[in-house]
Amino acid sequence: MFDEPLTVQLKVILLGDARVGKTSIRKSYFGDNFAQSYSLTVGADFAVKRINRGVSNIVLQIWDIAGQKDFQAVRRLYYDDLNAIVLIFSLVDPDSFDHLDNWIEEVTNEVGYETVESIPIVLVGNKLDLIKSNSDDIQIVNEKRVLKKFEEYKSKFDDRITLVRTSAKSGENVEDIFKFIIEKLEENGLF
Ligand SMILES: Nc1nc2c(ncn2[C@@H]2O[C@H](COP(=O)(O)OP(=O)(O)OP(=O)(O)O)[C@@H](O)[C@H]2O)c(=O)[nH]1
Ligand SMILES: [Mg+2]
Repeated sequence: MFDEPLTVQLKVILLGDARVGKTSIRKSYFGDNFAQSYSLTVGADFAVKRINRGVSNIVLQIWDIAGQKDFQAVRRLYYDDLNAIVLIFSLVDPDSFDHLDNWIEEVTNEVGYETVESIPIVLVGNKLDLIKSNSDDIQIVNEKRVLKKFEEYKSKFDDRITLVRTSAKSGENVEDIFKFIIEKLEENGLF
C-alpha cells in the first residue's frame, strides 16, 4: 500500500573524550534532568526516539559511547552500521579538543573511509554555560582554534558537517544536533 508509513532505523553515535558530556547531551535531548555529578559510561548506553517525518516513521537510535581509554576495545563493538556521528569536545577542556582527530581516526578504522566520508557529522562544543559563567578557574578552548578546525573539517567533509555549541545543562542548542542529522539524512534520500 502506498500510504503505509515507512519505518527507518537511524543509528547516531556520540563520540568524544571522557567527561565532555555525551551522556548529558543524550539525556538532555530526551528531557531527563541534568546530573551535576559524573557517572562514567561503561561500554555504551542507548536510547530511542521516534519521530514522524512526512510519510516516514523514524526510529532514531542514539548511542552514547564510553569515552574513557579503558573502553577502547569495547567501543569498537558499537560502531557498526552507523548513519551519523556526533563528535563532542568540551569548550572548557582543551585536551578534549586536541583529541578530535583521534576520534575520527578510531571510527574510520572501524567502519572505513567510505562510511565516514559519506555520513552527516556534527562537531559539538559542549558546556557553553561554563564559558558564559566567566569563572577564573576554567581553561577555554580558543575560539579561533575551533573555527580553524571546523574549516579544516569542512574542506574534508563538505556540507555534511556542522558546528554546534551546546549546554547539556541548560539544553541550549541540543535539539539542533539531531535536527541537522535528520535533515541531512533526508537530503541523502534515506527516508
Ligand atoms: N556545566 C556543565 N556541565 C556539564 C555539561 N555537560 C556535562 N557536564 C558535566 O560534565 C560531567 C561529565 O558528563 P558526562 O555526560 O557524564 O560525560 P561523558 O562524555 O558521557 O563521559 P564518559 O561516559 O566517561 O565518556 C558531569 O559531571 C556533567 O554534569 C554542560 O553542558 N554544562
Ligand atoms: Mg557517558
